[in-house]
Amino acid sequence: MAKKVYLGMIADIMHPGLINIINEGAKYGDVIIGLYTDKAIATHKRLPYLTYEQRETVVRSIHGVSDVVPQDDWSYVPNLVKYKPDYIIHGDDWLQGPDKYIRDEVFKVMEAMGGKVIEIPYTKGITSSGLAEELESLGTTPQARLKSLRRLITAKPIVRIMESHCGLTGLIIEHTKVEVGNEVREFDGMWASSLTDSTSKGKPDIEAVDLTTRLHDLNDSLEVTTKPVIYDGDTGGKTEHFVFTVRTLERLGVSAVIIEDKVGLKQNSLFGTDAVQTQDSIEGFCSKIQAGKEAQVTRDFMIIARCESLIAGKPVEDALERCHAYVAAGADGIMIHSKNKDGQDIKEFCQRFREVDNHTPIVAVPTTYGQFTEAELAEWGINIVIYANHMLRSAYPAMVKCAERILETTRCQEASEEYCMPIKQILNLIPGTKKK
Ligand code: SPV
Ligand code: MG
Repeated sequence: MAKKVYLGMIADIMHPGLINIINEGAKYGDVIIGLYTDKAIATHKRLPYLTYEQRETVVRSIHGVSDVVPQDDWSYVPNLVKYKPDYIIHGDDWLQGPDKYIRDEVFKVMEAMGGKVIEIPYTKGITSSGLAEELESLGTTPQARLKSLRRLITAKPIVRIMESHCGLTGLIIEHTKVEVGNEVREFDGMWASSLTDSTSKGKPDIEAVDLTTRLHDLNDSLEVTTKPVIYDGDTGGKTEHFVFTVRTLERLGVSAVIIEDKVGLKQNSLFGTDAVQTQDSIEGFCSKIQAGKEAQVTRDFMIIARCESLIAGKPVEDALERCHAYVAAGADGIMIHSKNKDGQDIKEFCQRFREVDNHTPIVAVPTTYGQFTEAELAEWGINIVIYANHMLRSAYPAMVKCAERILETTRCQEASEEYCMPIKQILNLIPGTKKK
């Protein structure tokens, strides 16, 4: 019987280096590709451009590949235990870098099972990550961006979204990464917040900044990023207007709009009951959702219904009744909001909502209950966490301090040293600024 050779692969962008590993593996026996699923990838890297099914079709057609099986975990261990290959083959690039522990695990398991690890020299000058970086610099298409939110919701325990209100915040969200232990963390997408959009214009958050103006600014973020956008649609306005908003957002490649069940002059939710917060009737809001769903042209765009019952001081029962009705009317997800600090109303809502509905995505905005980690929110049943205003709230105090320092000292030396990034750094901040 032929020996089994295991080869783990993402296979998003095929290149000669990968074909070389397949050919080398085929010398030892039948090559089984462990194809990483979106779920396996999502906690470590950006999602691939191609879906699992598309990548599988490509890999199955490659000469020298005997079988393709899903690898559902970043670690090889579960699949090695399951398929018990005689060999595993890998490029020697895992000797360095954050994946070194993966190599150690593999050696241990293979040894225990009496198998062997084959390491082959990595093909010089070409890597999937390098190609991905080049592709990324070319940007994305509206269609690919639009679809990516649904893929992320399926692939990740919780999708991490950060507020963006300009090109610069878009760049921060696109590129900021931190390495914590074996994990590389980054934001999954952007929230086009009505609060920060209007605040950055010196205007109140009362739907005074019109759609055209907000989209003009959103375009700055879209130009320099590839990650999905969730648009804060406030109340959605009149139903007759909302249907146009939906199509406009789809055309731009926005993945989702969140509309809230309020009527009359919209006030920011974080005022809670200090402001008049009038909710729409269930029927009225459901018909707005339905009209939006009928208007949308793509399959993947999401209309997420935001319930303001807890903000308006009503009980969890009221929120549950409304949210189930909104889902029945066609909402692709719900956002439950609260300004309570202990988070217990949100936790109770999520747990009770999940008893009846275990699949509709739940969005939460933990501005006032920020003590809970993403893992804890996911445990409650939340699928998307939005950090709704943190880019703007962190920038503003720094700017005020800098302005005050210049007034105090009547010169800019102290302000520059204490509060400003070096000139060299700002000159090189934007990719492509300097002609080579
Ligand atoms: C926003 O960011 O504009 C929101 C969230 O709608 S909140 O400000 O909490 O209402
Ligand atoms: Mg808002």
